[in-house]
Amino acid sequence: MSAARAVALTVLVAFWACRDALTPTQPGPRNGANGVIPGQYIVVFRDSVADPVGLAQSLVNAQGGTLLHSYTRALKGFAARLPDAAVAALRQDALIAYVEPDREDSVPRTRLMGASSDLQRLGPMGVVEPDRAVSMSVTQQMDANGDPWGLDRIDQRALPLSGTYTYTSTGAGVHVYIMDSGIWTAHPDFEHRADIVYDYAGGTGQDCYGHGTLVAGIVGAATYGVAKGVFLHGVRVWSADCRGTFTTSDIIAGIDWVTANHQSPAVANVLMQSEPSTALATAIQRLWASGVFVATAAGNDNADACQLAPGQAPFAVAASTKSDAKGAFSNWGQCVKIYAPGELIQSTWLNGQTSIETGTSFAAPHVAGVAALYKATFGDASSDVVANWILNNATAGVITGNRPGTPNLLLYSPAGPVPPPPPGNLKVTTSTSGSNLPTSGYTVTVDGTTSQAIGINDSVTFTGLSGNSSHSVVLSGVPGNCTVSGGNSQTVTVPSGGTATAPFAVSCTTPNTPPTVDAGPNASVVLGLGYTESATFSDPDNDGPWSYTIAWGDGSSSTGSASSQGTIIAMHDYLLLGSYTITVTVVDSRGASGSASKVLTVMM
Ligand SMILES: [Ca+2]
Ligand SMILES: [Ca+2]
Repeated sequence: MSAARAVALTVLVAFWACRDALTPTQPGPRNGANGVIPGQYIVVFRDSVADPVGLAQSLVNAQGGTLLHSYTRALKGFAARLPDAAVAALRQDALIAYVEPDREDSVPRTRLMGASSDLQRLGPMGVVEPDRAVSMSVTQQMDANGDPWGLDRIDQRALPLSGTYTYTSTGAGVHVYIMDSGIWTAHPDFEHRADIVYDYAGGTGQDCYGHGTLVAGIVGAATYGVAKGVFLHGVRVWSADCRGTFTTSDIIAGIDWVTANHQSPAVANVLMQSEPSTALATAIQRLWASGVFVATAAGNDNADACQLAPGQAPFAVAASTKSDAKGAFSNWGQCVKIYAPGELIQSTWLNGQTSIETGTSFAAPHVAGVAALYKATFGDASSDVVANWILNNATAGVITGNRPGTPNLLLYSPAGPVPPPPPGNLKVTTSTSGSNLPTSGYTVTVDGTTSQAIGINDSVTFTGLSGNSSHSVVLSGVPGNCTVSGGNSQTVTVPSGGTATAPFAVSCTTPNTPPTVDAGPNASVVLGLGYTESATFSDPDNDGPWSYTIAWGDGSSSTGSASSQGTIIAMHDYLLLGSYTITVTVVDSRGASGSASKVLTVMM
């Protein structure tokens, strides 16, 4: 794996995803290829591939490349250094869905404030030691500067800040995977709850850059964290060189590992790159679908996140300031889900220190922390349920400077347990048109588990479905002569306390009975006289006009068409004595065919 690190970079992309500055600069000029690493690729197999590891190794060996990572769970595929000719060949391979260039990006080290050696502040900061097994209300006082202000902000609806953070859960028992630059796990504020589970470069996974340690602290450090009792698992996907560089293929390797190996209940915070990547987006979606809630930064370009990789992620988080303004640097747009504090955020740093940093990288872990509180309080749940709970609880309309189209929602962590939204109902309707309609109706199944019978022009209602959540609806039992408009599967969001409707429109046609052909009895003819074939055909559903072919058995044939059922007559001259099989084939206007044969003897 570490061979990847030997790649010489011509230009380092000025990269924004986690640019940590109070007034972040605009993204630097990317090189012409948007950070593309020459000769390095992400190859994604089709899902039908059974042995992605073996296939990756054999393909790379055959092409004379160097395998960097094999992917098995979040993707099936691999990353490798490959000759150009090999890439062209792989793109023609039926087992390969697509090939992407690998990219390198970096997080510039533009820290605002020097890390202060303020361990002495950790103890007497006013943290009431919580009882982590019992749901009770605990209140933390902020320090003299009001830090960490992000925690102060998310437990109240409106400004001014109260100077306290009150919580009823610590997230104990929840596993949070920090896919970042590693974690400096010995920091006392982690209270031995932090470990390293993966390092893309085969190293110790200990953070030597600071970014991941700061992010981990916002999720779960005792003083600086939202969820003060979680397990923090370091998944180092970048900056083994301590210089803040990373590649798409390494991030996917970390996501693949967590998808396969996470302990539940689980939450993840994933570093994001700028350039969109289908492979990265697919991997994050699979991680999300595996039950791991995934928070990602919206990015620091002051740009539409929908145009960039963060907008491809399921839960992109924008940054707000201490005065509830949109962070000037923060990305925006309809692909952003929520705001969270992301400017001048104090948290854990290397060597037991703390630092204060700015960027959407530090907004996202506030969300990851709240997701962990949900799972500790209500139990594990699908990522969509957790996402909807966070969005339902968010404080609406307080962010100033919000860009149109961006949800004006600020992260809120309820001081008391707020249960999941009330259930809702789903009404499924069918309408069936056309001919030869089914007589026995269909079956409708919700979320793959609950089924009801439904007529062809009917409705049924499913009650008690989780509210403000999406549900899958599948109509089955539709006969082959009918089609469902838009397909037989839908995804429908059920409102809390309300009813959603899923309509299915079915149209049917009469099945096509193929023509029946009668070529007549075997016959004989004298050489040189010419033979007249007289065949008959019928087609019960009268799908005219019909085309016909008569194969004379000597290599020649005659064709024609008929506008009505009945008799086909054609004449043929045979040149040699012998026995010939004549085959008459009739095709109706809807493509069904029938045929019949006879034997003709040509004699003296
Ligand atoms: Ca507060
Ligand atoms: Ca027919």
